Amino acid sequence: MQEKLQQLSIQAKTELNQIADAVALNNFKVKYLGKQGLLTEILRGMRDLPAEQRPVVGALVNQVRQEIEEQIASKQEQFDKIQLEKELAKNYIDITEPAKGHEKGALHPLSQVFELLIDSCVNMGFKVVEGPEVELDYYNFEALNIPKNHPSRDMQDTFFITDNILLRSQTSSVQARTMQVMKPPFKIISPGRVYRNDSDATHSPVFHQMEGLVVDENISMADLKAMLVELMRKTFGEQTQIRFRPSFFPFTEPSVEVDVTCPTCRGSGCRLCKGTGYMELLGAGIVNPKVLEECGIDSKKYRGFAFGFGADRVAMVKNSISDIRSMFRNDIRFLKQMK
Ligand code: FA5
Repeated sequence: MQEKLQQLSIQAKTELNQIADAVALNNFKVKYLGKQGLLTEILRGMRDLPAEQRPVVGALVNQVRQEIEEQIASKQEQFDKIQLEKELAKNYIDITEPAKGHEKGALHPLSQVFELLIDSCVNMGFKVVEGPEVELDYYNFEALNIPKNHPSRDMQDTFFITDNILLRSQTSSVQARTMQVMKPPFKIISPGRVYRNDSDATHSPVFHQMEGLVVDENISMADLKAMLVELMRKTFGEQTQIRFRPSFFPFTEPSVEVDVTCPTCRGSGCRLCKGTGYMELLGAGIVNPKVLEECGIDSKKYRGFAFGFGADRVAMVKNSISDIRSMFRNDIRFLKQMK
């Protein structure tokens, strides 16, 4: 029996050396140490041994079992190590690799323009007020000296919701609302979205204006001009050429339109500026006394000046954008250039 055990031990060692994976190792374990295993079988045979031999053979069986168990454990350790290395190689993380940077976002060109215009005006003492985009005909037109069926309504192609309710076509509606609730003197600006049935390279059906209104005693055209020149310089820099042209608005008298050098041709004349070299940015003027009276302000004591910027046009000029509509297409390749 001792000989049998020694042979089993040698056989086990030889077999173990040839084992190449964990499955084969498990089969080997069952073959030698399992309930029906070769070593267990020898143990069972001990019953037939004379009593004095049993402790000697018993000790030998235990020794062979221990050797086999140790060899299995060592082989298992090798396989575990190989498996771990494989896993690590598969999920390799190079902790020394520099991190990928996050792409920096930026404000939309229009938001940048609004921030700039609003900051400049607030620094000059203006207060920001807002008005509704769905507006009464009264505030958008009638209070501003534009009665129903008056031909000057054609200057703005308006989206009507009912006879008396419309999408505001100008932020001047906030002028009328403000004059009815604020006591002069005051200086307000009102940035916001406006709507007109208009669409080409310099006109969008949804666009943005910033209204300004100053009501005080002794206001003159000189105050309006000085304020606008200062605001234009802050917005476009000292070099920009600005042009004041006489114009007409029913709610201001006298009225002007203010142009700035064209973003595309820089003044030499092109299709965008219709050969003039300039782009129109805003309308302005001295508030018509009829409007002051309609809104409850004493026109003998107070005068006012008002202006209405096209904020999208300011963004066009600042960023040399040749089609206003490209600002609303949300094409990220275009917007990235405006950072
Ligand atoms: C007005 O809307 C007057 N409310 C401005 C005003 C305010 C005059 C206060 C006097 C006193 P106008 O229709 O010209 O005026 O528009 C003003 C500016 O808005 C234009 O100079 C232009 O820069 C811009 N604008 C007008 N229509 C569009 C459009 N469809 N798309 C983009 N910008 C436009």
